[in-house]
Amino acid sequence: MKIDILTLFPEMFVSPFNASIIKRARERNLIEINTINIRDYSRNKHHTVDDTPFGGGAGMVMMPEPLFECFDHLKEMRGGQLGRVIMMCPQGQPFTQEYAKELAREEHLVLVCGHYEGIDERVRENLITDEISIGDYVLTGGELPAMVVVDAVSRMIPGVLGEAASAEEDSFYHGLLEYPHYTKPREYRGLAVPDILLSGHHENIRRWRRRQSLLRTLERRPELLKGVELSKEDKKVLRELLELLQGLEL
Ligand code: 4GY
Repeated sequence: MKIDILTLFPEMFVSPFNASIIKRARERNLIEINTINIRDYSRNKHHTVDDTPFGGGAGMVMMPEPLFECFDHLKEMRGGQLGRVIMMCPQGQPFTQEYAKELAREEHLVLVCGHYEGIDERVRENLITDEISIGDYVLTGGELPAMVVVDAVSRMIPGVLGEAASAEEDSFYHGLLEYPHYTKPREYRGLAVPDILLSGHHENIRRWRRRQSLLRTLERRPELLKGVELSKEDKKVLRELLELLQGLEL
């Protein structure tokens, strides 16, 4: 997958994309990330990219010209057409695991990172296909959200994670919160690993993990359970818990 990132701060992306799994994915040519400095497409003598808002008000707005020019050049570079063009903004569609999986099937993504008060509306109307929000808070720019999207999308591309990891992603744990993980030593400062994980009984371990996922989801994010396909066994776990709670007459 080719990913073009349009930003006023390309230096922000250097370290995050040169470490760990993303670095390896780039080295293996599974993803190609290209940052483009929007300022390079400003035609005025001070290379300005922002201006005061029409109608007044505080702050600066990113001008349309550098972005439109940047798009013209990018289109030429990419043989006449672009893939999905995504703007990172709090007004966008909520970014989810499902959204990440959908984008991971694309061959080309363009991410547009705004800064200051925002981008001239004509850019959104004419150049953008998708608007994504990574959460209900306001950041100083779209760069961190773009990194979040690249990371979440990249790990859904076949080959980016190890074989085993990807298999589990697509397993029945889907939509539930993860179960707790443990590694060696089996006891540390008097803190023990649950016996069942040391038992070697794979079916019991699978059941314990599934149960932990269900209980955690119920406790921390009950609204997620609505979107999950529950097995007979899952329903039994939840029914038993319900009966236990009813027995306590809470
Ligand atoms: N939240 N999710 C977000 C954000 C910063 C002004 C447009 C978010 O995606 N992006 O807070 N972005 C703003 C800053 C210009 C981007």
